[in-house]
Amino acid sequence: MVQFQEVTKQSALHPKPAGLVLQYGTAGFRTNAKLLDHIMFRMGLLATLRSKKTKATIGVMVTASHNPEEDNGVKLVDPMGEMVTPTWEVYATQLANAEQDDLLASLKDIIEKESINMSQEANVFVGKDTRSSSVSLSKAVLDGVSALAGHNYGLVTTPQLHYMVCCQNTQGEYGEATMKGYYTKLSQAFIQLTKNASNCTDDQKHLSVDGANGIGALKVREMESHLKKELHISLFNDGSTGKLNHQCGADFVKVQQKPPTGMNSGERCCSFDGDADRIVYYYTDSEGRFHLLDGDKVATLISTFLKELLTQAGLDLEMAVVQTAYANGSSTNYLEDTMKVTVRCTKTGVKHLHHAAQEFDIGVYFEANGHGTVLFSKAAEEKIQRLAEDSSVANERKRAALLLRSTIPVINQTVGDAISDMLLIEAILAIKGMTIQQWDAIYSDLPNRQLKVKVADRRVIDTADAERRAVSPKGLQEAIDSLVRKYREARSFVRPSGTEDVVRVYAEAETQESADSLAHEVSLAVY
Ligand code: NG1
Ligand code: ZN
Repeated sequence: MVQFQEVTKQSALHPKPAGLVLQYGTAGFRTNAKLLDHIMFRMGLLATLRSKKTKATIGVMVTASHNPEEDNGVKLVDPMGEMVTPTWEVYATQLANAEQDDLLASLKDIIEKESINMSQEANVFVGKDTRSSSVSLSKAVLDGVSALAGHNYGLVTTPQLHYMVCCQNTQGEYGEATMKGYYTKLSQAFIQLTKNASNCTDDQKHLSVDGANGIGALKVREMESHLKKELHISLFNDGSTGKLNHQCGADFVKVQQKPPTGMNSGERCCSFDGDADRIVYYYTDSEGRFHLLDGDKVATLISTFLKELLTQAGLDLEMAVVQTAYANGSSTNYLEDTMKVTVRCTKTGVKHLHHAAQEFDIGVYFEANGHGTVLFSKAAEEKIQRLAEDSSVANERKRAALLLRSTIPVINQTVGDAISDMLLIEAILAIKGMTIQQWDAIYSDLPNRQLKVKVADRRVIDTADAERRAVSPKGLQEAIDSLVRKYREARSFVRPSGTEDVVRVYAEAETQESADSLAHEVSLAVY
């Protein structure tokens, strides 16, 4: 077939280094950019097949998020803007690792297994972050998509690409599949929502944003012009001088527990990561102490806001917060014991959280690192809409229903989105008249420590119970249990990373010293 001749011809321009094996992990493929050209080409091919199979638009995002500038990566976006389905992750790994001469056979194998009609049209949206390698790598993806009608969005944040894919596949029901459509939808909803914050002063409308020297910086500037001065943003690390994710960005702030270099963190601040799908907030108090408000605090703020509105509106909708094992124990306790909110724990990786959140009327999901969003079921959106339109309900109920209705379009429900989360958080703080200090004081984090351990083969560690228990190698969990018993309010677990060749160790305990020493002892047990 002509198509296959083209594949052979094009793939010779994107040869695979013999013997190189890469795995489609929690964030797609991610490694040094120099190793990725053939992967990009092949993901272009795979996205085209996925598009033919689903008869829908598929997304390909070229980014390595919070990794250093030298790295890059790629992930596929399914029709509703969600992460690609697990069977296709397996195909991605298969296709990526086929040696040059076996590529066609591997491709044909997928076509056969999935009974793909090759004459079906395909449509693929490609997006990239600001890394210098993203230019040629996204071209390699487009070579893979090749003769088929792909749409290159150029520079976008990861969540913007997810959003475009969803808009395209819902025939505009979710919004318009353009950048302007994205900015207009979110900004109008934000302006509508903040009308309910009547006492908000200009000072309270001020926020310092660390753009991680990446795509988020460019895009937050574009968004700001749509916000009609309802939010005043001071942008730091805008990419004009600094290096991507270097001494800045959400991952740096979360892991180092300190503000990005060159940023005055005396006021309310937030940091995006390199592809703007994560956000964390922070401030430094008058005694110079740094306070981090991570994904757990964000989830608490949002779910408290929503729960209060649901109660006021008298709406019987089931809301849950979805977390991972990395969620601070204090946040889980607060949500379950004080807020009486259902909490679910899933494996690390956004797709797992997203999936679990879909099981509820309203699912708020956040990883502690700041990646998350809120999902509303169709039925929940309809109930809220009906109540907001019902002229017979009393004032307080009506106000709550209207607020809920205005909240929905601020949120990018396809995936965690730093810009959308920022607008939602800012609106909630304004409506509640809450300072960042008051938000921080909702509960106090348990001291914790995360460590990385390099081992010969991290895959020997197998976990269960949402990665909270190690089932192999034998004896490891027992060793962790007995170390944990030495400390008060302690918890610890280990899991192999999906994005780096390391084992991650997490520990929390009553004091920082205890958390540090527990993490250290558990890392020794991992060897
Ligand atoms: P790994 O490397 O599997 O721990 C990291 C983050 C995840 C998620 C993915 C994808 C931690 C502990 N892990 O995964 O939360 O964001 O990257 O980007 O933060
Ligand atoms: Zn990211």
